[in-house]
Amino acid sequence: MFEALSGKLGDVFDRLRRRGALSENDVIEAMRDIRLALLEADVALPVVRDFITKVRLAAVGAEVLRAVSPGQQVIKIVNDALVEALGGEGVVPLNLNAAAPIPFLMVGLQGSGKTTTSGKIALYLKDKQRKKVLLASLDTQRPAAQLQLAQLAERAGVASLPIIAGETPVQIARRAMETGRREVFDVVILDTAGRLSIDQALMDEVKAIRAATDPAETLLVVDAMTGQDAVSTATAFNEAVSITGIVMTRLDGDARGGAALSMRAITGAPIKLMGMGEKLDALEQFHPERIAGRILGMGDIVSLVEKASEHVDQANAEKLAKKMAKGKFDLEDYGEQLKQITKMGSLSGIMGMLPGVGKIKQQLADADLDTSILKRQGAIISSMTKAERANPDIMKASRKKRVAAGSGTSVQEVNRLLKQFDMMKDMMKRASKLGQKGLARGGLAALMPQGGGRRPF
Ligand SMILES: Nc1nc2c(ncn2[C@@H]2O[C@H](COP(=O)(O)OP(=O)(O)OP(=O)(O)O)[C@@H](O)[C@H]2O)c(=O)[nH]1
Ligand SMILES: [Mg+2]
Repeated sequence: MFEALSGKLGDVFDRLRRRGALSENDVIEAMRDIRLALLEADVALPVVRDFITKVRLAAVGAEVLRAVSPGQQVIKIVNDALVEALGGEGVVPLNLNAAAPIPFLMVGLQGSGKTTTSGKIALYLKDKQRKKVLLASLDTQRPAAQLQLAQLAERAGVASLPIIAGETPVQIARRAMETGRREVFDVVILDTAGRLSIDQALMDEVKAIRAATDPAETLLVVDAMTGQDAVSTATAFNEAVSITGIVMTRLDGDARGGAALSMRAITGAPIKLMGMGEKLDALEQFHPERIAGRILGMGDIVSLVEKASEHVDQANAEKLAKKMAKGKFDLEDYGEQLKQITKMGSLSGIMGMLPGVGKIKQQLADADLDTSILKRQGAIISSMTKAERANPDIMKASRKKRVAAGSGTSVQEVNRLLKQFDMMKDMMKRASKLGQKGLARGGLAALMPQGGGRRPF
């Protein structure tokens, strides 16, 4: 997400940084470029105007600091303005300060991700907040909708309200709250039906449910990919049912990100969560500072460490290190590593979170180091049998052909993977002689497949 915006702002800042002192013209030019970059990212026009005005005022009023260059100072000012546009400092948590069962109402247009997000929030509340959650689908529009939520509930390991055919959404909502009280649930998540566009019937339904349940949170789920439309959707919902928070979904895709920047200013409601994929654990809290940091490419060690520590299980890592040291690391293990790396996002994404790696990032890009290679390698490994993974030496021509066909790759790619894997194993043996410290340092780099045959480091 935000790649295009991030790239454009990066260019502006590069130009600013190269100058010692900034002339008025430099600043005017930079502001024009930032304005364009924001508009191209689909940020709503009034928000862009306001943003530029704030930055200009802050820049004019800023005291000249000796320790930093004027360019750096402008970057800081833009960063602060971005953080403010995204909602100010800190995460705004879900409101759990209400009498149990606490109703959460999920609203939004069709396909925005309400049902998926309901499942994600249920899993999050259960695992991270130790809450007993009941999921209830009020979607009587789509025949399969209630079943979809019931299946999600099962995957999340939470309860779902038994389906009774013929009830209206308000009746289901009432029954959900009664069940919540009777069976002592902490939170009841009410997932509503979406419509293709905002219409009176949808708003009336949502209003009636709201009146019947008095939710602690009315969460608007918006698809980040819809750009400017997301803003008008949010405005309409907010006017009808005054939302308490926003969940932006599909921020894992190539959304230009403008909607995220406009939401707070337009609705006054904070973005609380972001959907980063289709899986149930692909839900993250919305940290305005970190998002601003990512947009500006200024680095964000905190979220990198958090992400890494969540996904890379410590015990697993130790087991792996032992295996590596003994030279027993096999393709099965490598496949696992690939999964972890792709889970953490693209390599350049991870690198982007480290401060001061802009240059390395470029080198990585030059070396064709992207996750598409990792994904293809993952596919190759998935197409191999267990025996082949444990002992790649048995991979002869016919097996290679089968695996290439099965993974939609070519025999050459299979060969390349096997060769790389051999080299990697060698490197690991050598690295393990350096001890844990050496391994930790060389670890990730050693695991990176190299496209184009060039070394990135
Ligand atoms: N990539 C990605 N896909 C998502 C995300 N959230 C939801 N989806 C996908 O979007 C599609 C629609 O999601 P649903 O949760 O069914 O949307 P909904 O708002 O409940 O749809 P209706 O009930 O028909 O209005 C599904 O295929 C989801 O897997 C996300 O954060 N990232
Ligand atoms: Mg749904």
